[in-house]
Amino acid sequence: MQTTLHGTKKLITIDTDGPVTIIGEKINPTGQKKMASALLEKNFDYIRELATRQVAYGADILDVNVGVPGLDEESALAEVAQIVSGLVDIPICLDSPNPAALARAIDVIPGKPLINSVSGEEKKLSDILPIVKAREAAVIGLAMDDDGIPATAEGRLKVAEKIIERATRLGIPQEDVIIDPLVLTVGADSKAAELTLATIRLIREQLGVNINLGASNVSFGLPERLTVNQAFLALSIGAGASCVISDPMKLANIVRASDLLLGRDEYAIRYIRYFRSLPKDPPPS
Ligand code: THG
Repeated sequence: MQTTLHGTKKLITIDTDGPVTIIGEKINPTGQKKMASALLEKNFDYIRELATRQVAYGADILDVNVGVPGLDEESALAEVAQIVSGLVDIPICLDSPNPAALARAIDVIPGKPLINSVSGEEKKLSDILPIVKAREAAVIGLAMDDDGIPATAEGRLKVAEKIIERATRLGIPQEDVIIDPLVLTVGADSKAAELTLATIRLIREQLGVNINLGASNVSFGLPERLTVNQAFLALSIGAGASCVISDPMKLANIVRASDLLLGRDEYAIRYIRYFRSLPKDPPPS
C-alpha cells in the first residue's frame, strides 16, 4: 500500500513494500533546551539549520513540533511550519495534540502534508479527522484510545481498525492513514519492544497499511540509548514498519542498512549513494 505526500516540489511515497521513509524528528523542543529557547526567542536560524541538516542526512519528511510551555502553539506552529516548508521541498508532518493549532498550520503549508496525530480517543477522532479530510492530507493514527494503550497486539489492532473505519467513513482513503503501534520503555517492561514488534506484524498482516514507528521511547532511562534505538529500529523494519520518525543524523544509516539487508536496494545503490552524499562537516551534538 502506498501513501503519497508532497511538499513544494517533492513527491514522497510511503510504501509498505518499498524502502523505509524517514520523518526527521529534530524540530521538537521535548527534552531539548536549545530548541525550546530557539522557539521562545524566535531564533529561526537554528530551526532552519536543523531543517536543512536533516534533509542532508536523509529525511524524506520533516516533523514540526513546537510544544513549549508558555508559547502560543496556535500561532507558533503555523509560523514555524511556514518557515520550514518555505525552505525545504519535502512534505511537512505537523506534530501537535492541539486541533486548533493543526487547523491553522495546515492552511499555510503547501502540498499534501501529514498530520501527527490522531488516536482512537473519541474526542481526537471527532476533532482531528475533519481537519485531515478538509485538506485531503494524510494522518498518523496512534494505537491508543480512551482506555489508554492496549496491553496486547490484538488490542492495538482493534484501535487501528477503529481509526481506519472512522477515517474511511469521513471519506479519508485507507492509504492515507498510517498506524503507529507505539512502544513503551523496555527498561520498565521487558516485553514492551516485543509487543510492539508483534503489533507491527499483526497490523501488517491484517490491515496492510503503512506503519510508522518512533524508536526513541524504547530506550528511556538506559545507558547507550542509541545502541538500543538502532537495534529496535532494525527489528521494527524487519517486522514491517515502513516509516520511522527519528533523528536522521543518528539513525538514517541503520535505515539504509536495513533496506539493503531486506533486499530492497539493488546493487546497494541507495546505501552507497547515501554515504557518498553526506556532508563532510560533523553534525553538531
Ligand atoms: N510517534 C509519533 N510521533 C512522535 C513520536 C512517536 N512524535 C514525538 C516523538 N515520538 C518523536 N520525536 C522526538 C523528538 C525529539 C526526541 C525524541 C523524539 C529527543 N530525544 C532524546 C531525549 O529524550 O532526551 C534526545 C536524544 C538526542 O539528543 O537525539 O530529543 O513515537 N507518531
